[in-house]
Amino acid sequence: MKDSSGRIPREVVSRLSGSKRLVVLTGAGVSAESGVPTFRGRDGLWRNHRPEELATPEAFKGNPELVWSWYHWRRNTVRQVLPNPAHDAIARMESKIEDFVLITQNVDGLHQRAGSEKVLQIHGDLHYARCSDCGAVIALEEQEGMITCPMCRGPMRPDVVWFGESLDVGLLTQAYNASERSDLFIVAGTSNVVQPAASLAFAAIRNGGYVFEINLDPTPLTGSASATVIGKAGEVLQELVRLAWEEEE
Ligand code: BJW
Repeated sequence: MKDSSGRIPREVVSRLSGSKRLVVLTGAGVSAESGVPTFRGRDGLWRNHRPEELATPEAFKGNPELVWSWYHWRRNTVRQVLPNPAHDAIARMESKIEDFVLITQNVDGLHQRAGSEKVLQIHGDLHYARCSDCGAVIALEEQEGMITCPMCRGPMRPDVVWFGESLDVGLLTQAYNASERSDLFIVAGTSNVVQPAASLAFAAIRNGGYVFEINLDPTPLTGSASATVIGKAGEVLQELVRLAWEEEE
C-alpha cells in the first residue's frame, strides 16, 4: 500500500506490536529533522560539495586537507544538534523488542545519543579517525586539520566508508542475516541508491519479510515495499510507536 496522506496502514501497526524480529534501516533523512543536511535531493548538498566529490579515497589522496576540513566541519555541526523524534522512536522500538537490529548508514552518532544500543554503523563513524598505515583507530575530540597517527605517525583518515571501498565484512554479514530473518523491516529516510545498503530491504523481501518504507519522496524501493508512507520520519515513526504500544498501555 502506498499512502501519500501520511496515514499509517493498520497492518504496519499490528506487525510492529506483534514483531519478534525487527530491523530498522536508516539514512540521512532521519537526521534531517535534527538539522543535519542530507546527501542528495532537496537541500542535499554538504557545503556546496557533492558526496561523490569528497567521500572517495581519490578525493582524500588528491586533497586530504579539503576532505579533513569537510569532516571536521560536519563533526562540529553534528555536535551542536540533538537527536530528534525519529531517533527517539527507534530507541523506543529497541526497548520493546528483544530481537532488534538498527542498521544505519549515518555516521553522526545521533542514534546512540538517543539511547539506541544495538546499532550497526555500516558506513562508519564521523567521530573516529583511522590510520591509513597501521589501522589504529582514535576518537576525535577538538582536532582540526590533518591528523597523524599517535602510534606510527602515519596519515590518519576519517573512519568512514567511502565510495569504492568495501564495508566491514562482519558488520555487513550481521546486517544481511538480520534483514533476511526479520518479520518486519522498517526503512526510513534513505534514497535507497547506495549499495550494498540499498539491497538489504530486497533481501528481506526475498525471504518473505514485510518492508515498511518512510520517506518524503518515492525511492527505487517504493514499488517493491509492502507499505510506504510519504512523510517526515520523525512524525511517522512517533505516530507508529504510539499506535503500536501507547494506546494499549
Ligand atoms: C527524508 C526526510 C525526512 C529527507 N523524513 N525522509 C552496485 C551497483 C552500482 C554501484 C555499486 C554497486 N555496488 C557498489 C557500487 C558503488 C557504490 C554505489 O552504491 N554507488 C551508487 C551511488 C550507484 N557503492 C560503494 O562504493 C560501496 N562500496 C562497495 O560496495 O564496495 C564494493 C564495490 C565497490 C565498487 C564497485 C562494486 C563493489 C560503499 C558506499 C559508501 C557510501 N559512503 C557514503 C559516505 C559515508 C561517509 C560520510 O558520511 O561522509 O555514505 S556516500 C553517502 O550516501 C553516505 C550515506 O550513508 C549514503 C546513503 O545516503 P542516504 O542516507 O540514503 O542519504 P540521501 O541524501 O541519499 O537520501 C536522503 C533521503 O531522505 C532522501 O530520499 C530524502 O527524500 C529523505 N528525507 N528528509 C523522511 N525528514
